[in-house]
Amino acid sequence: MTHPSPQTHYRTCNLCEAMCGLEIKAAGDQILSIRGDKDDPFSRGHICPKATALEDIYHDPDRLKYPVRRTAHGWERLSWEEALSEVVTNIQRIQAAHGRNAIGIYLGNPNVHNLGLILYNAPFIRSLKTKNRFSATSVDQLPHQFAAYLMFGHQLLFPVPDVDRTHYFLMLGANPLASNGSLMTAAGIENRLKALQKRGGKLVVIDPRQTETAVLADEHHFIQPGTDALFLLALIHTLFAEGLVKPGRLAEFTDGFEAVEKLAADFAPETAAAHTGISAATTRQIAQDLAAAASGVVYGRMGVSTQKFGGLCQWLINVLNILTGNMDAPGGAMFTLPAIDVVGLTTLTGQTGNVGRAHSRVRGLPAIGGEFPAAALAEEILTPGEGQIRGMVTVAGNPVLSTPNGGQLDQALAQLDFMVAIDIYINETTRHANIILPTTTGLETEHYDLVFHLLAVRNTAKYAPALFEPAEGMWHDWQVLRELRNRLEGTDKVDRTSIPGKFDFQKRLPPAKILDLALRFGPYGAHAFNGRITGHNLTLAKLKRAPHGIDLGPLQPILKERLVTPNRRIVLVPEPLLADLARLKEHFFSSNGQPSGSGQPSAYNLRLIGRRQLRSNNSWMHNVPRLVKGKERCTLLMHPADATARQISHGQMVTVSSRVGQVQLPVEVSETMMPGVVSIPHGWGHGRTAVQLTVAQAHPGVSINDLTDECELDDLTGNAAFSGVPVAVTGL
Ligand SMILES: Nc1nc2c(c(=O)[nH]1)N[C@H]1C(S)=C(S)[C@@H](COP(=O)(O)OP(=O)(O)OC[C@H]3O[C@@H](n4cnc5c(=O)[nH]c(N)nc54)[C@H](O)[C@@H]3O)O[C@H]1N2
Ligand SMILES: Nc1nc2c(c(=O)[nH]1)N[C@H]1C(S)=C(S)[C@@H](COP(=O)(O)OP(=O)(O)OC[C@H]3O[C@@H](n4cnc5c(=O)[nH]c(N)nc54)[C@H](O)[C@@H]3O)O[C@H]1N2
Ligand code: SF4
Ligand SMILES: [Mo]
Repeated sequence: MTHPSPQTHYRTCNLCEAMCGLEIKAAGDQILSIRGDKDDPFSRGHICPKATALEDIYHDPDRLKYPVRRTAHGWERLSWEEALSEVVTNIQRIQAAHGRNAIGIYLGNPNVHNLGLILYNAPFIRSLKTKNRFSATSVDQLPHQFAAYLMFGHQLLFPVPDVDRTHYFLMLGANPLASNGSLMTAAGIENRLKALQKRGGKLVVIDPRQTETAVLADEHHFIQPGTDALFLLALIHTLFAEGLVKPGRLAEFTDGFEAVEKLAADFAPETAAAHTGISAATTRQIAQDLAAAASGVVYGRMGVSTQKFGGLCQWLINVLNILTGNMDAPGGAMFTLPAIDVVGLTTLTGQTGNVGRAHSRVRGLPAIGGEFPAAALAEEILTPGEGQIRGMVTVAGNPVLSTPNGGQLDQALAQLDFMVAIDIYINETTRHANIILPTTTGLETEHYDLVFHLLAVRNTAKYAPALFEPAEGMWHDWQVLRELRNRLEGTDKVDRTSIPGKFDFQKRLPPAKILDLALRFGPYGAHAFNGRITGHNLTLAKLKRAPHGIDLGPLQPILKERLVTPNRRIVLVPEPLLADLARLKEHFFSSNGQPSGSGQPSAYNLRLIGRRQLRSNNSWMHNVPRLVKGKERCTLLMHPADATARQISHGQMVTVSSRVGQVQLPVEVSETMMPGVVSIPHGWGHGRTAVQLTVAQAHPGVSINDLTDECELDDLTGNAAFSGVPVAVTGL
């Protein structure tokens, strides 16, 4: 037998947001090596231990290779025709009997990492004609989108920290050394942060845990979970009080400076310090250092987004960057101009975002960007009445492990009339499906990062064809979405319209053709009318000839042209955010000085936060042996003083309980925790019955979201408030 000769393939890792270039050597369907691609102009050879997992996922025997139906005797194989027609029949049956909104849909995180899903999701979702749409956005970055929409006019105008040029980096609620960066695509972030320090700059981390990133930082300050908005207001207060406000050129196109000064007047550093635990002197020093830096940036991620005042936090962070003249300036918070300009394209189609037009049936929570909070999904299934969700579609999501009070959702999904999951595994969520439609993933898919080029610290472009042909009979995600849509709309006929703007790209074209058009007409495209950027003449063919990717240069100040607010000016103080300050004051400054309305029994006297781990990716990569080997990682971190007070010792099993549930896991006593705060990593909890993940089940851990509370939200945005859940810990 002859062996196939080794081939070298270049692509981008699509597991997290960092966009690392990979060099993969393969012979036939065997992978010989996966290394960092040193010639990738963006990632310059960096990878993390998860990159090699792409091989394991490709070969994972638990990964589904054909559609399956759940029966009383286990899962049985179906043909695609049987599966698709059964799915469509059931969706239509439920909608005919109970109305369009009786079907709900939840989209998970890999939707933004998968080209086919990004391109074909929107028309598929429209074909379901339901307003019951949910996604991982509302357990993640929704507050960023909310603030961007109100201040800049488009929910995707994300300011990205210009880490490679900044001189002062104030980071709140992010741990890029574990997460590899988020809303800051910056492969090799550790080296970039070290380079900042080498050029004399400073990294300051604000976090209730001394994280891996905090260890690297020049300064780390503990903060009481959920109090960041007060700290940020105190920084703004100080800038005004000490005459440090210098917005520079931004003043020409920004409204609202006086209003900010006025609203910050109530938040002296001393007032904030009582709640945050960061002293007034430290707060003033940080404000002064930020203002004095040649360039500086304030950046906040998950830890400040998923808290009770997440919307306020992301707004105030933008305000700080504007007041110090660092917004849209090198070394500050900048905006990308990617080769496929998702912001420009969605502006053309009028999809800039929207806030609170509809409200959820049971709790009246606002829909933002056309979606309800994921925290409301279970109650919409469980509460009888007109508009109750009776059927669910999940696409690349595992909300049982990822949304607050996942235990309740677990029960709710079990009661559905029908559920279909488009997913690659039988996991905690998809085990409730009647039918699972499995798709190709990772190395079997072509890749262009539509989302993460938009969030990157440098403009680059890169395309990779699939490395492997799909296994016999496998479908791509986009093919499944397109077929379901055609059947739901009752037409698989090709739409012949040639009217620009009415052309149905997803119906008529495969992903690569859509990409090619978007590149050609994009800002660096061969057909670009925009004469500002010349010389690149991008087409898909040109990207194919540059397998390491193409560098399009450092980020440029472009906000003025990008703004899509009605008067093309920055709104420094949007009305809904200003109004939300009343809620903040009520919470922290009610008469007894205690958070008002909490009414928690005093037993819940610790505050729970999460954590990310380098060899993990949300809930779905624990079936990879090399990522779970070694000592138990799903542990409760606890400060020694808190352990001693409860007579708990290192390694001991404990019960952690909250209003909604309880879990048992071992304790790691550690001075890295702020006293009074404990931490459990998210994405574990594979011990549930009927999960079919052999390796993950042998390393199950417990789910932090069996403790987090679906009623603890940022009321303004509906985002889950994971940070600071009141819990009790007792030894077993
Ligand atoms: N307490 C707490 N909860 C959290 C967080 C936290 O920090 N703390 N983090 C939150 C955040 S930021 C996020 S983004 C969410 C994530 O929440 P989810 O998106 O709901 O969860 P994931 O674990 O990403 O699940 C991804 C699913 O997609 C499937 N999948 C993987 N690749 C593919 C593919 O190519 N195609 C298809 N069709 N399916 C695929 C996997 O099998 C898995 O079922 O969790 C959130 N939950
Ligand atoms: N290895 C790995 N990488 C990942 C993921 C993963 O699961 N594993 N998930 C990916 C996804 S979906 C995302 S969204 C990104 C997230 O990327 P990051 O935002 O960098 O994620 P975290 O590591 O969760 O960092 C949140 C930090 O906030 C801190 N924190 C908690 N509460 C508070 C608070 O009230 N105030 C402050 N100031 N800090 C607080 C936590 O201690 C933690 O260090 O990571 C992505 N990358
Ligand atoms: S950092 Fe993220 S993109 Fe880079 S190799 Fe690891 S998982 Fe892949
Ligand atoms: Mo996320």
